[in-house]
Amino acid sequence: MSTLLETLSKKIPDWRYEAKQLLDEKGDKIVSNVTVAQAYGGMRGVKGLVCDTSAVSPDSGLIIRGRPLLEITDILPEEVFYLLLTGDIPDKGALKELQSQLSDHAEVPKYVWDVLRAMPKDSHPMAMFDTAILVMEKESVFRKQYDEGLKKQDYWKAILEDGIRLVAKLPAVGAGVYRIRFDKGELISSDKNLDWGANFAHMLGIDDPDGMLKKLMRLYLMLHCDHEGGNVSAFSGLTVASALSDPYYAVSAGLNGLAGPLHGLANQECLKFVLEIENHFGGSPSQDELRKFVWDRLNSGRVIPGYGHAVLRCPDPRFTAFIEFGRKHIKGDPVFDIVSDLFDVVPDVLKEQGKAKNPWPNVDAASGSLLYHFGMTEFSFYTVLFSISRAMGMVSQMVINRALGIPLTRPKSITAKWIKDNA
Ligand code: CMX
Repeated sequence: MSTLLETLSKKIPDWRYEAKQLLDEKGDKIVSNVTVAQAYGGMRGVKGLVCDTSAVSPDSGLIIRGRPLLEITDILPEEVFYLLLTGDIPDKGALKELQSQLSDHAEVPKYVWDVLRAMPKDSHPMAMFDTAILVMEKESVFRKQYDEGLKKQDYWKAILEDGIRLVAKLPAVGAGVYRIRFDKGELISSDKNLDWGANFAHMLGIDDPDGMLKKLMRLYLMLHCDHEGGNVSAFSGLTVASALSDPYYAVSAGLNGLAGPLHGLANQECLKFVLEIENHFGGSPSQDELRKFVWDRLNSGRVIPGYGHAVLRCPDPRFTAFIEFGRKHIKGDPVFDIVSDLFDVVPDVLKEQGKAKNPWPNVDAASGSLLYHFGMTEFSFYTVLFSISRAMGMVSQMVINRALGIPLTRPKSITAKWIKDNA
């Protein structure tokens, strides 16, 4: 058994060699051209980044280090963190070692709670969560070692150390935000005997007599871990990290992007939408009623949350995993049934409308109904769960980028005049 640091120390020289070979052999080959429409269109489809932790295939969805998501939904979030970083699923010893590292660094400094308690009562949970990460910046090992003259080839080790310490604290920070923001009483201490995901469920303090919330949290925190390098949160976080800002700055920055309604906040918007439907019809509507409700929303100029995607052109396998969990464990739940019915109705409506390039559900379409069923009814909190998980992907990408010596992100912008004169 070797530790995460030892495993990466063995692999990184090979990855560096491979990157150098590719650059030597293919450095001048073209991977993408950019049209004016793409320059005005959020760079959609422009291939301009390398990310090896995961890839998103338009027609099958997330592939983590070569493994299609639906083949590995039973692994723990800690295992997926190890997989993202190294390309391997850890053996028992390596998993135990990572779990004990996470457990050793799980305690959150007291000043974080003071800051969170001082925030306005109506702060959004994401603003609280991202503030908590930023306020811990003074703990950064990378910043300290950089100030002392850390060598460039060792940057990744300090980023890894920061990343593990940060990821270790996120369940307690998230649970603390939940309990403070929604007046749930005292904070609940971590239980060292539980795995990372189950411990989070434990610290939330939601009644979980049969352990189903723990089961759901493991799945939730595994499924949201990464989605290649160009999505808003990963790209923002990596850009900030490329300036050698430490992971506290960079993860917080990326998660500020996840807090947008077109990105991670769609999970809160989605459940709000489903509850609106339930309220409006006093229960589950018929499919015809649902179709009309969806059309009315589109005609009023609003998007259908949980549907569409910038890259995917198929039902998101993360949605599939959640729907399967729901069908197995909570079939007959009225909110979950509306989510299922929406899946039968919305894609055809979006196809008929003809605007969305992808009419299929994304990760956010089903998750909220499961959380709601198991007692987490405060849906403005849902993006915090997404964030706890996504931090693992961001940290992994940052470690690899520093190991490969990827420089400062700095694409070139052009002016409208340049386009008129040159395009
Ligand atoms: N409902 C209604 N209209 C939609 C739509 C939806 N679910 N998805 C896309 N469209 C519309 C777009 O608003 C756009 O309209 P305009 O031309 O009037 O601006 C048009 O279809 C084309 O958009 P697109 O190229 O298909 O989609 P984008 O790549 O620009 O955006 C996304 C992708 C996810 C932002 C968009 O599909 C959307 O707004 N979905 C709803 C919000 C959501 O579920 N977000 C979560 C995504 C998962 C995540 O990243 O967390």
